[in-house]
Amino acid sequence: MPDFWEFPTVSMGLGPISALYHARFNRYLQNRHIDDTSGSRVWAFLGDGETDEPETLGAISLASREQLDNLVFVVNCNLQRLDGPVRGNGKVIQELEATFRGAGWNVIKVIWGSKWDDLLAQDKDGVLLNQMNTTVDGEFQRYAIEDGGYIRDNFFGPDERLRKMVADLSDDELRSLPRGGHDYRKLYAAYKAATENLGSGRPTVILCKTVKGWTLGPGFEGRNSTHQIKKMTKDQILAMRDRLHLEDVVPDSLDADHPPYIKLAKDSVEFQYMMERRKALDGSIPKRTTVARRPLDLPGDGPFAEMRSGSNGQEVSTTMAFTRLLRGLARDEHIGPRVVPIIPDEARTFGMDALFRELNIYASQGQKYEPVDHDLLLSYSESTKGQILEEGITEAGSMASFIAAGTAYSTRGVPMVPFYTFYSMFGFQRVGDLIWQAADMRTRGFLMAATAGRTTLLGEGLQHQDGHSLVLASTVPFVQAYDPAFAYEVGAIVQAGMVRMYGGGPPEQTDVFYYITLYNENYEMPPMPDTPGLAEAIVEGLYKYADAPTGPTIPATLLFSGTAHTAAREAVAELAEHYDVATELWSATSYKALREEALAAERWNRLHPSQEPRVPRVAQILADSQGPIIAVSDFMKIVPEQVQRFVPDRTFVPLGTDGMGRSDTREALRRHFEVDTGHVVLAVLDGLLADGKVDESAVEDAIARYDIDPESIDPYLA
Ligand SMILES: Cc1ncc(C[n+]2csc(CCOP(=O)(O)OP(=O)(O)O)c2C)c(N)n1
Ligand SMILES: [Mg+2]
Repeated sequence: MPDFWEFPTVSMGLGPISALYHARFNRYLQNRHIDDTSGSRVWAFLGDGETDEPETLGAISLASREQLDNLVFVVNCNLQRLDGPVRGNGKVIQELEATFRGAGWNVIKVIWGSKWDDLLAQDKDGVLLNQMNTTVDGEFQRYAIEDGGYIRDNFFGPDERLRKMVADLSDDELRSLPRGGHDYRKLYAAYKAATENLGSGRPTVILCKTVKGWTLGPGFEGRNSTHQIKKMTKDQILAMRDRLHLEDVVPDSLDADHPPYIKLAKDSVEFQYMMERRKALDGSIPKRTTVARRPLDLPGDGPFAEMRSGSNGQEVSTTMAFTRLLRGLARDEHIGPRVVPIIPDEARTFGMDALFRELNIYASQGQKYEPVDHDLLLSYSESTKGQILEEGITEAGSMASFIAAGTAYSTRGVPMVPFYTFYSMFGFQRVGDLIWQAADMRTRGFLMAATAGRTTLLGEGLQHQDGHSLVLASTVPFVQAYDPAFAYEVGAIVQAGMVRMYGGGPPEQTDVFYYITLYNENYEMPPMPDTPGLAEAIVEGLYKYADAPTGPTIPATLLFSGTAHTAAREAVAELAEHYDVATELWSATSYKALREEALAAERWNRLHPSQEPRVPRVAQILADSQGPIIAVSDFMKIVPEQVQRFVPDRTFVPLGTDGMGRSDTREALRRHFEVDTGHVVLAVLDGLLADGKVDESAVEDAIARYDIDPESIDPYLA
């Protein structure tokens, strides 16, 4: 429902953290003079159980630090979650009050309904207050379902002074002493106070005490099973009707299997009021729009031309190349100000600290100190107009910023272009749920997966070396996942992404975002070959990088991605020299894109049995190649396997980095995972053996030549 859902949040905790960073992003837009957000407020509605999610409370101090008085959290404290009480033996409201107050928030508690006011006024010596404070939530839940007699005996009963206080109240009156969250006047006052908080510099949280299933009647209210009850009997519906004073509009004779919608008379005050409100809100249902109030022009070609020209003999990494691209885009006269670089405390790791001085780090309070490196050219420069969101060590917060920026095209009609660069291991694996939410929210932008690869990031240990984020990326529909080897591939992908997401396509599906691996291995970046259609082929996922060497006679096809191209290129030379094998080289930039196209073709064929079947693009492309297909990357074997069944008539050998790994040098890691030059040669020969083009002796020769130990431990187990 792209015309309806603006902020879909179902996975608990993501709503709160998204709201928080969204409020901050509104200030960023304001401070950078990109859009006037001064009249905008962000409201987040939370469950009390939801506050147990680390995402819910983990970032709240940012809101006070950033003085986000444009942010209101409303926590529905019904004291229950799914299975039972949130804090049966404690008091969730007091706990949350302490947490939020400690974090510098403006806390408004709406605990008791107006009918308690009289009693509290009589409470001169604080016995009632004490009783309220010492009654745990599990007990309060019980009071919500018991009759007045039980409340009189157990809540007011033990203390003579308390018992006297309610002597004049009937059991029924006792039972209906309301919680603050069901007292409309109290609630109104709380919301009003929250909105009047603007200017104080403090975010507000409203903690309201309620009863779960309120007004649904005795079978529902306050039961541990409340959340699970999905169907009401006729008696229960009638009880609810009575509670809501709807006797006039809901007859006794209702059909409980098909309960009617309530129809209010047009001249009733309720109807009049509701229509008035609809009018004030501009319609009866929320509407998501994508009209650009401040449209965005696409960037010029300059920054991309630089990517195409290669590194002229210099050894650089794709990360360094991308940093230049980002710099070029941030300077672009068309989109420059709309570029939002997001980094979680890794700018130096990625060589992006050069951007600190040039683009400045966003700091709502400016820079109140002279940085320790002030005399350096690349000093740590903060400013209210800063462009970089340096988020600190929070991938979740950075993702929330990515979502806020990447949905601004819709939420504000102001397309922004986020480039969130992070350790690839801490993306899909760490904050995959937020990435899924980003897709659900139709976020646009670029996720840049730096220090990618299980063997390229050397020596940092098993929790850093990423060989599977591309597998996880394959699970998210709108993600355009790429594993480029060269700067010109990165440039072509980003340029096409700009056109697709911000220029209205093609393809028509424009609400997508990109996931692009970046490596930290230095090698010479070749200039982009002049082949017609190459940029499109890079985006489609596969192109021929080099013809087979002339001379050798046995054909084979080798696919590489990312840094695996070095082993692949060396293997081609070895195979020609020692084994008479003529290997052609292909760069596989996106197995995900190839697979998705193939699946679409397969589906179309199934649904159109009597028409000329479509041939998946990957099969068409590889029809031009010869011999067995060997695919190598710095990711798990399942990544290239995504296309294997679409080239069914070919021997297909995937090489990859399956296994936890170890902390070691690149060389040792590539040997360990069996993706180094020797192992690539071995795999090609193995493929040729399967095709009957060489015999066992060639494979055995390679095992000996490259000093491969056939009895070494399987890297998957090591
Ligand atoms: C991350 C996540 N885990 C589990 C769930 C399943 N779930 C849906 S509602 C719910 C309980 C919510 O309790 P609370 O936050 O107190 O809200 P209430 O329904 O009581 O207002 C749970 C666990 C979920 N939606 N998201
Ligand atoms: Mg709850």
